[in-house]
Amino acid sequence: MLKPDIEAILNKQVSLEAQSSALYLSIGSWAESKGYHGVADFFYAHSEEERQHMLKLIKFINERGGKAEIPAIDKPKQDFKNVKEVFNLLLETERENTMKVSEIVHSSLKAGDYTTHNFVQWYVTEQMEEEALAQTVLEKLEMAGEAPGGGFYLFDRDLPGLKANFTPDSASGAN
Ligand code: OFO
Repeated sequence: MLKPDIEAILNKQVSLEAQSSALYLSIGSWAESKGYHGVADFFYAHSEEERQHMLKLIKFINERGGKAEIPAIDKPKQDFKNVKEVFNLLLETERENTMKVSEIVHSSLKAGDYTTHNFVQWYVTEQMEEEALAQTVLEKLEMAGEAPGGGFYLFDRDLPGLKANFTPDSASGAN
């Protein structure tokens, strides 16, 4: 049975995953409208992953005798300056999410809730991979440049493949 404070912090994470999913969906749509189809596919896939992360949490909370709360979602940012801005935003969002996951690790240990502590390890690994991916993409973008032409064309074309390599262990049931 989940303790109320653990249930609350897990529900906060449900909301965060939902918010991240909405932000990435918005970025994907922006990129598509600009003709950056690789960037769009990357963010659409990432949005879907975050939704799966949310669902995994919802199921865990309910299975452990808690009550998952389905959150309201704030309207995400709709317009972006350029592709560099959206990947910086990705990195910043993932760093914040990593901090929140660390807080769950800390709280579950403090509460002696080893089941939640064990469950949340998957998110720890996931966040590590997502931050590393965002950093790699930013480095590649730096090399390619954003001017229309060869470098950016290849960057955009290869981006969905980069995502596919990164996709976390499907055995975990949420990727
Ligand atoms: Fe949910 O994986 Fe990032 O935030």
